Amino acid sequence: PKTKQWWKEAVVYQIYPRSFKDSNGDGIGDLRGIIEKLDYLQELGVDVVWLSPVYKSPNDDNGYDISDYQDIMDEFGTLADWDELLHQMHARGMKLVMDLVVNHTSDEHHWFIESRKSKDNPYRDYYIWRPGKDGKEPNNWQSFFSGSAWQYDEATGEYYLHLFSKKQPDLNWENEKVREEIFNMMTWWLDRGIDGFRMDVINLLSKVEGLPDAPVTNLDDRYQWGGQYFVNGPKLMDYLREMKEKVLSKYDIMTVGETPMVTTDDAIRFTNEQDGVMNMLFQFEHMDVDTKPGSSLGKWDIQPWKLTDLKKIMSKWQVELHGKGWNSLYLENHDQPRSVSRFGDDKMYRVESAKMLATWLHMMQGTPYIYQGQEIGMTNVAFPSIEYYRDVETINLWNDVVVNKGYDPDKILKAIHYRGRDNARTPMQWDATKHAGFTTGTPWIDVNPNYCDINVEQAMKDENSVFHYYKKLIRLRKEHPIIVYGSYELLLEDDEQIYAYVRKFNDEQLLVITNFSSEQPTFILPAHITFTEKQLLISNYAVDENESIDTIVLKPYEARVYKLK
Ligand code: ISL
Ligand code: CA
Repeated sequence: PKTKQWWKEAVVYQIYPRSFKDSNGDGIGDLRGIIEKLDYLQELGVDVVWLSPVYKSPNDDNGYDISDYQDIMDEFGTLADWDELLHQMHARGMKLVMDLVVNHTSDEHHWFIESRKSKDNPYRDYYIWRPGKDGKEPNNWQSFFSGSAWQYDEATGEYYLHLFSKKQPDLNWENEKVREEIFNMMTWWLDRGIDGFRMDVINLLSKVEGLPDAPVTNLDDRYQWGGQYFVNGPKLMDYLREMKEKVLSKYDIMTVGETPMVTTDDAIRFTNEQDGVMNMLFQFEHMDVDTKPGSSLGKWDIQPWKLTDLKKIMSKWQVELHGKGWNSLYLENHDQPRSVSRFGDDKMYRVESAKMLATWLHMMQGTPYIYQGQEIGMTNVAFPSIEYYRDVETINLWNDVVVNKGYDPDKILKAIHYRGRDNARTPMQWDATKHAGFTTGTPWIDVNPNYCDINVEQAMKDENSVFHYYKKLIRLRKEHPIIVYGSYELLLEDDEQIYAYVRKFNDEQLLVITNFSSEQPTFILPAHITFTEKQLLISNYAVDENESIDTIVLKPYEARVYKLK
């Protein structure tokens, strides 16, 4: 259970290609743009790049709606560009993990174009078709992106299931031909030399027989949350075991499942090294710490979060997976707002709090993920009106609740400012020139207006920048096995300002002290932590190395890591 694995020791960097770097002036990031920036990623020191989807797509959901799994999106380049990217990455000792989106395809995938033609088309059963019930949808399930999860199709007079947008029909995994096609496609990419997969909503593949109506929990809507009928469904493990046996087990790769709504027990089932089906996963509990439970608005009903709640969640995952499974560590991705705006202070203490959050996350057990721009402390954006937004989830929400149901537009715009996915999708801020050096043309989504202050060029020049701090954190992980393999113990359980914990490995201890507030709380070292030698590994303020750590008055958003013996 404590085996050494390269993917436990790695740091992953996520690229959202559309927003990373545009090489040809059309306003859309592309593969050549990524190639231009590989030296930058090497300088940062990351081992693995996870590329959000680059496959052919009509871009209803920016590539998470795939129309051809074995070709590259026109806007992003060609397969030859992709081969060059892989080659250039491998030449720099970096690995490439591709996004695997197989819960659904685009409605423009040729399987679906065939499938919708007639009830006896050979591809009909590749998707989930049902007749209506009493002139309405086959059941009351709600889509993740608002409205019904069913779309009526004229040609055959039936409905198809789409858990996400109506341009993302769900594949029918019960059909073994579908599984075979997907496994062949995965093998094709692996044989081209990729180093793993990030598996999009992989725990939604299996739907409960009969697709029953969901219980009515939201009186505000005709459509209801049906998660119990498709999250970790009855045949999920069969499908994933088959995938492992026929494909994954044949390669030395890493796999990370995106698995909303999993418990630690599920995570151990999925990731244990004896008979697990993936190396690690993304759980979402900490991403819900600021969501009002049971609200009809779901993730858009925001509540202030409490540090003690975050402690309970993170500590549970740290302790329960130790030696039994493996987790990913993340605070950001292309679906989440910027962490410095959410958990830190993106104004006065932006740099300090970005470093603090990085310390807090990177010193835990698990494989850390850095989302593009996080390493320079990029922040949320507050566009003045809905017209500026591009994300299908955000636009559908607006149409559903503001346009159709008459909610207060200001309130919803505020929620979008806090929570919208486009917070993470504004272009990467490379320098202080027009459009942040992202494009010479007009960007597909506006650049965050703070790019003159927050950008890569500035961060690389400034030795006290968030960027250089991340570089150091990544290096420390390579130098100290305790960061990867040590156990975890939470300190000061009830403190609402200080998050402190200890990692233990052989005769060493790692003491991590972080202040989540703009105040100056006093840290008191618990009496059971004893040592004879101490070494400061990293801190976000200047610290006198000889200072006693029995009692420390912490500065706003201060972070320190000591190695104790
Ligand atoms: O955005 C979300 C959370 O705040 C989720 O509801 C998200 O849609 C869910 O986690 C699934 O995400 C993945 O699949 C979607 C795609 O839109 C996301 O970008 C992707 O990460 C459908 O493919
Ligand atoms: Ca381009």
